[in-house]
Amino acid sequence: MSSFTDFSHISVRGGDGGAGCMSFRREAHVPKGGPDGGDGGDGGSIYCRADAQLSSLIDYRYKHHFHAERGTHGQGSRKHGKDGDDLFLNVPLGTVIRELDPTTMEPLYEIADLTQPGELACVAPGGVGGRGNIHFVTSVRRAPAFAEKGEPAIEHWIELEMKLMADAALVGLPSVGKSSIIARISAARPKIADYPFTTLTPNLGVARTPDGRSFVVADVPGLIEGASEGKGLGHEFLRHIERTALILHVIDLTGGFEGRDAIDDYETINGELEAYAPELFERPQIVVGNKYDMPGTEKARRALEARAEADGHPFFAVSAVTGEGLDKLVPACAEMVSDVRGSVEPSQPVASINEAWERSRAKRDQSIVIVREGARAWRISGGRVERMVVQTDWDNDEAIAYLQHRFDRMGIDDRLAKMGCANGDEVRILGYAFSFEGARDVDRDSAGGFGENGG
Ligand SMILES: Nc1nc2c(ncn2[C@@H]2O[C@H](COP(=O)(O)OP(=O)(O)OP(=O)(O)O)[C@@H](O)[C@H]2O)c(=O)[nH]1
Ligand SMILES: [Mg+2]
Repeated sequence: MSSFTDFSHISVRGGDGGAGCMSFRREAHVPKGGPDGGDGGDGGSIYCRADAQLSSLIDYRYKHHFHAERGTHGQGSRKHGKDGDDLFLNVPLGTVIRELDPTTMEPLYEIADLTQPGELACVAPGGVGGRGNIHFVTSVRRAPAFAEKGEPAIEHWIELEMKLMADAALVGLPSVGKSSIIARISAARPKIADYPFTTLTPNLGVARTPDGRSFVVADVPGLIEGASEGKGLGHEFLRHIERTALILHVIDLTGGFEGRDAIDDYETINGELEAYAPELFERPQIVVGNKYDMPGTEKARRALEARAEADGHPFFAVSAVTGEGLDKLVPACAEMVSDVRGSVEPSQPVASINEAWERSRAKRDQSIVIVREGARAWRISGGRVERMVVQTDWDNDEAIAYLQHRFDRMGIDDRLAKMGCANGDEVRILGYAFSFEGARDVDRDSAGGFGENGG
């Protein structure tokens, strides 16, 4: 079986949030007015978007790093920063996206499986803008002299896997020449033999027209009467053609060894398609009379052509051996595929469908891990707490006091105390170290609760 998967690993990073502004209103006769620092703009996010026109991940073979735009900083007079633009990475239909473990580069979580044109998945959310000092006014803090820095964006590696989805499927009884046709019109090299069920698993190939249009064609195991009820190998595979735009219905004009009738064969296959799924029977179909190079096939060709026409299906007489007729069949297929695919509204972008991943990511992000790193040293880690630390202006005592207050409210002090953290122990978050000064008996309005030891 030809392996038709294409993989790419890329690093994606949303835009950082802009910093909130610390500012006070200036008025002609007032030395210092109220706070008026605006919020930073949000950073842009990175989305993968399914694009029906793409057929490979080639765009991601040489470029591996993608960044969305950062938000700009807030300003005085309550002026908000500008949000960063989102970045859209177009990927082919049938692309599965996974988050990779940063150390092993093994897949960790599935983010999304994009199957509809225009479908979007957020793969790297941007950082939220920091809040300006107007947000930190309380009854006791009338003039907050600090603002929040922007939230740093998430950066991680993701895997893109393109599972090639066929545009057209070669369908027909065994030995009618389906594999011979795909071998002739694409680079696929399936096994071809004069016994039924030579093909056991689907083969995929890319067919191209001389003017450069292409479509993906699948050659699948032969269908037999009763396939829709599970007979033969066809059932398993009927599932695979449910997504194809076009059915290439292949009929052996010679009637095979049994001297079958072309019209009977045509009706048998269409009957199976209809029994399996009426939509498959309704799907655009091109009728292909194969082995037209053989003598005595003219009568069958005429009958089949008339029948196809009556049913509203284009008809082509071809030979997979000599190549006759295939030069007309391929462009006709390309045309119908693009008509069908084009009529699928690229429309309104489908909302992000990776809610499950977002939930699991948010959960991981919220979790706070505390470990003992030494006799009197502790480490706190977790996406959210680490961002809170990074968003704090460490040159500003008020900002540090505010952070300390939030940590206390989140129960971190209590957890540390319960684990045995004693006054004076060092508590580390990222590259910052604090000295622990007890959970309950701290003067929470001073910056001294967690003394900063260095950043
Ligand atoms: N003369 C002639 N023989 C053909 C033509 N196309 C296919 N054959 C022969 O028909 C036999 C079956 O061809 P395959 O391409 O394996 O048929 P298939 O439909 O893929 O068969 P399964 O995979 O078993 O369903 C082989 O012996 C081919 O050489 C053709 O256009 N002309
Ligand atoms: Mg075959």
